[in-house]
Amino acid sequence: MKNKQVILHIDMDAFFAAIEELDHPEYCGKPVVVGADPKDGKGRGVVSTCNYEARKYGIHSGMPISRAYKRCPQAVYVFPRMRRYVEMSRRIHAIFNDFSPMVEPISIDEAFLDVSGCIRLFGEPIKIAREIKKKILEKTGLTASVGVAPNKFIAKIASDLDKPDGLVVVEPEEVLDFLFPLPISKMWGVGVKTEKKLKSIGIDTIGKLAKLPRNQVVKKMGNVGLHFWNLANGIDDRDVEISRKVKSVSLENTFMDDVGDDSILIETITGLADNVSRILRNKTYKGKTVTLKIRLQDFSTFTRSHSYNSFIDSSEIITQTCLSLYKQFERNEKKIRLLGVAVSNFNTECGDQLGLFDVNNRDDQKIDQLIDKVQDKFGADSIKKASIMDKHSRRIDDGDVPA
Ligand code: TTP
Ligand code: MG
Repeated sequence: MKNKQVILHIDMDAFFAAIEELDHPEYCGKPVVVGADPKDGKGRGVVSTCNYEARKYGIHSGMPISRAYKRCPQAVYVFPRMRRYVEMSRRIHAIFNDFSPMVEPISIDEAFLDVSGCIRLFGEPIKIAREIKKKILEKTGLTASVGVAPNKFIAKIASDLDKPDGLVVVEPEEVLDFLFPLPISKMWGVGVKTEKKLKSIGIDTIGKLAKLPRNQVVKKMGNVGLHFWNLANGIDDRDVEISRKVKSVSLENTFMDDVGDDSILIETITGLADNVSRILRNKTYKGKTVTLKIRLQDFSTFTRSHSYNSFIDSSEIITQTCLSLYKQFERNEKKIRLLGVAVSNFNTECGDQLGLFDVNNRDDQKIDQLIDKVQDKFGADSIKKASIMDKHSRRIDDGDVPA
């Protein structure tokens, strides 16, 4: 079981440039730009990053190096030394792993940590964040900025707000006060184009987007709009996904409104299970473990799994397993916010070993293959088992589908 989430987003400050300063104390106090050779202003290529001193001149990542040179010819310009940066990155990620088993590396200098389960061991989230920052400084000589929040979206924004060497904690009850005044450009995932579009209709803060009627946003922008509307209202159900190498195929569905009606829940599970099985067959994966994820209206989250002796991909088996896990689950009249279905423990390394008591029913397999064929030819909506419908979906996330 997992209670309410506590997520940390950790991002190193001016990472490449900070390493250059560390290794060259003589750069201290000067603007430092890491990137292509500026060749006295005639250089091609771009800025990888620069230190905070150089940012005062308006220099930033991705800017043509020639422009950076024009803005600040007196800066120290250095070539990237990737091997050194990767070595430092490894040290930092090792520190993350010391604090939580739930680490999602995002880039060379950045990760999400789910520390919900570590509070008893390490103390309050703010203490964990301070400890991590201290350990990073001790082991690398570098500073990091940390955001602490109830979900990934808020944590990501929070870590950026007080850079460098920042620490911003957003308590669950502070989420909306924190988010609403922020400019729309802070919305994670909103590109320059969408930002312009939103501004053109007067939406220049996150709060203004949040206060638009949900149905209106969905009508105009579809599922993407709904996703942004949810984020603007501080709602983000995405979990910290540990190692991308973990092989699992999963789909989740967050309901428009929390659901207590068994028939809708069963229908949704059936649909998710069937789609997961279809993805498995597309990727020619089979797995031994079927997992049902349930998030209740109060955000408490539960997973229930069943493992078979043989590898499966059948829609019928995955569906029946999930339904049986669902029936065993006691939700005590509480409504359900999110349902997820996953299959893991794949056959990719050892081949498809049929168990002695193989649970795969040959007839099921034939039906699945037939449905796949028709759907491949005529589209996903051309044929479906009678029980599958998706009308209650708030959004269907394609979960951890291995490439
Ligand atoms: P960022 O974390 O985006 O930037 P940063 O760490 O330099 O600065 P900040 O304090 O704002 O976090 O990226 C991490 C490193 O990735 C950065 O040091 C250099 C590299 N990088 C590029 O090479 N090109 C780019 O366009 C970006 C954005 C980053
Ligand atoms: Mg950084």
